Amino acid sequence: METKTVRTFCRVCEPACGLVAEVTGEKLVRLTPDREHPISRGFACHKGLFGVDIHHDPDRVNHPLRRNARGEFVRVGWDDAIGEIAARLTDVRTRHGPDAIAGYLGNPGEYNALLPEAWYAFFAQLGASRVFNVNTQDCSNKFAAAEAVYGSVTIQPIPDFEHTDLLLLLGENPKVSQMSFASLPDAMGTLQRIVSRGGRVVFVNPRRVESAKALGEWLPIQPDTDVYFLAGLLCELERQGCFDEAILAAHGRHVEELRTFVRQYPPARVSAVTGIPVATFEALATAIGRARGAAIHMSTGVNMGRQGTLAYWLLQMVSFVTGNLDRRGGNVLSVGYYTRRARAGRAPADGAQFMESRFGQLRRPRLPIFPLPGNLLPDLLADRESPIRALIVCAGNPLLSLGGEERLRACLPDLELLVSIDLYRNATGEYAHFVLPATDAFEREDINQLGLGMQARPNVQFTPAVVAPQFERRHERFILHAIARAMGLSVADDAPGAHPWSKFEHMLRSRGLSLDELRARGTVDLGPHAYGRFHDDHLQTADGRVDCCPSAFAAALTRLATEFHARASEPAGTLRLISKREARMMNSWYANVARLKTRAFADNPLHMHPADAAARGLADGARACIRNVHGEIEATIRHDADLVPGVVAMMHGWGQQQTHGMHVAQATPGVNCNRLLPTGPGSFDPLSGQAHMTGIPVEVAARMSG
Ligand SMILES: Nc1nc2c(c(=O)[nH]1)N[C@H]1C(S)=C(S)[C@@H](COP(=O)(O)OP(=O)(O)OC[C@H]3O[C@@H](n4cnc5c(=O)[nH]c(N)nc54)[C@H](O)[C@@H]3O)O[C@H]1N2
Ligand SMILES: Nc1nc2c(c(=O)[nH]1)N[C@H]1C(S)=C(S)[C@@H](COP(=O)(O)OP(=O)(O)OC[C@H]3O[C@@H](n4cnc5c(=O)[nH]c(N)nc54)[C@H](O)[C@@H]3O)O[C@H]1N2
Ligand code: SF4
Ligand SMILES: [Mo]
Repeated sequence: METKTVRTFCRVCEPACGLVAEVTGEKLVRLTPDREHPISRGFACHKGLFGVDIHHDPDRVNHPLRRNARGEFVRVGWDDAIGEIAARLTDVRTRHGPDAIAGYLGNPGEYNALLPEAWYAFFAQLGASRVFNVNTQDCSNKFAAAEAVYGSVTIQPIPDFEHTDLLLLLGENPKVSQMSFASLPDAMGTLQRIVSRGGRVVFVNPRRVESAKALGEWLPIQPDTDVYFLAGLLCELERQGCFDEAILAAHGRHVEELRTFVRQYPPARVSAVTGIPVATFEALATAIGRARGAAIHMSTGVNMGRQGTLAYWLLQMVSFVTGNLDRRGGNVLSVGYYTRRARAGRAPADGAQFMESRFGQLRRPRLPIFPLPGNLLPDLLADRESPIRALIVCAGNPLLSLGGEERLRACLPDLELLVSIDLYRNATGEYAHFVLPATDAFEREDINQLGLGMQARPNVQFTPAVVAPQFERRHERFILHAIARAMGLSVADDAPGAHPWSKFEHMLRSRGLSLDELRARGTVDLGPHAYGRFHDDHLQTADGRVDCCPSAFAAALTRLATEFHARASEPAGTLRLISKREARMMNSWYANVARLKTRAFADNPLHMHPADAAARGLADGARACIRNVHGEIEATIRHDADLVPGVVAMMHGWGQQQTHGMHVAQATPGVNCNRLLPTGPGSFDPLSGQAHMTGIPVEVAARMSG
């Protein structure tokens, strides 16, 4: 049989590494890194390469499934599935109104260029506003802070990796996770070049992570205290005269308010809470002041704290006030294939972005960027006044990826309709009335869209479908449109002259490109960053200045002060839980890849400092009970001297005991640490909706036998 190769790219995480797919006949047989790819140059991690296992996994959902009265999933035809789903949605909408229908779009949905547009259009057509997505588990704090400081959610400056002398990385572990909100293939290779040319890379983290062991320096910090660290650093930078007064005068607003704020958190005051010595603040400020270009970046470890929005604001301030924003070697705005000057529009007027609700203050939903907080999903499912009665989950697994598993398990069975559009019958899908088979990345055309505006080297690439959709798998856009048509809703793609790629055609035109050209060229390298254009061309605030102390944060600053007092007076010995990603897992969905689930990776133990373990009589390998006010789990203890004492760490996305549709995952189930996370009102950052998922107080004790 004839073997051909197709150049494509990975859609698992942000760098979108180039892959070469080997296709024999109509079968995808192998994926290898694309050595000729102009951006990734032969880099790919094993998650990308094991995409072939996902493609052929015998547990993939290949036909529409319907759950019968006995709870068994049986195969149905597409027409029957679509017809019945449309009828039930119509019925729910007629009886209870559009807000009885809700949606949840998971993380892989964002790596699928034609999906999100169809998804949000579907709910807009329905008139349904309760649409959730993973932003509030991942990054909505960054959107909220960027909008307040720079006037647009899309302004997310990234480190100028190739020129920086000093790079501070807070709450991220690129060796394992390849970075987020900074898209670069082979992140570790890039960081190594910084060190090799005599620069410094500093990992601010409660764990001496794999990345810090491989290169650079580790600056240990107490979980969920980064906002105080950044305030202390700014205070010290000002004291040392590192504020660039000319830049502040030319481009800053509310500068005095910023100074007043940071002076309340001098290093001497925040040192105990953060665990960072005063001398370290001093040395770091001096180093930033002296660097020709200093850059700073943070990721999920800080996003998921209680103060993710404020932390990201202060992180931007470290860059801006020291003159490192838009400077060579500092932080730069990556202009991708859409110049997006007007893309997101300006920020709403102060105050208009928030609303009072029965669940306390919320950010007013503005899709797709600001959905309702995922942590309110169980509350809205079980709501007395106006419950969600039909839920469509696409490319997501909220049962395991959010806090509140037990609350979700209690209310999912009450839904009149649950539809899961996925590759697998995942843990959430077990409760579905219908599981609909989606195509995977190798069965669809695509453009890399997620990294737009955050790429270390701006580029755009197109991939054809490597193989035709196998079995009865269908693209999500096709599925959503079929349901919409069956409900009598209009579908944009049906309009005369409409084309699924028209949005991208429009975006590409802003860089003088077209889809045809992209199809022919595969990947287009958009060239290096242009420095010095930020304030004139990109900043979106109404007065054209960077807001150094947004008034929308006033109430949050008061809460910050209260929480600081609480934290500072906390009894010694409180254990705090953080998350720990692993190279072999991708959130919850690589759980079924047998070749990655070897014996050493068949479980997700609780990592604990040996001293903390000894204090509790817990040997390495012992079983322990971990509990707090939110829940209780049992896990195996793994001694780990790389943790700051008092910190325990566990990988999320496990706890697959009841995932009957994924046999490897079920045989190696692990434990869902998210049972220990807060859920419901008060469990998220009111500025952004971002869930509070790190630095969670827990107690750990030996498991009582019997
Ligand atoms: N192999 C693999 N790769 C992945 C994923 C995966 O599941 N597996 N997931 C992908 C996704 S969806 C995302 S969003 C990205 C995420 O990419 P990253 O944000 O880099 O994710 P993590 O590796 O979890 O790193 C978070 C780090 O924060 C630290 N941390 C925890 N709490 C705190 C704190 O309070 N303060 C500070 N300073 N640090 C803290 C943790 O020790 C951890 O090292 O990774 C992507 N890549
Ligand atoms: N404690 C803790 N919890 C966390 C995190 C953490 O660090 N700590 N990280 C959070 C983060 S950053 C994220 S992004 C969320 C992720 O939260 P979710 O997106 O809810 O969960 P995933 O496990 O990524 O599930 C993705 C699902 O999409 C399916 N899928 C994969 N590809 C496709 C596709 O092409 N089409 C369709 N239709 N389906 C597909 C997979 O089979 C899987 O079932 O989890 C969050 N939860
Ligand atoms: S780093 Fe991310 S994009 Fe690159 S191959 Fe691995 S999973 Fe795919
Ligand atoms: Mo994520």
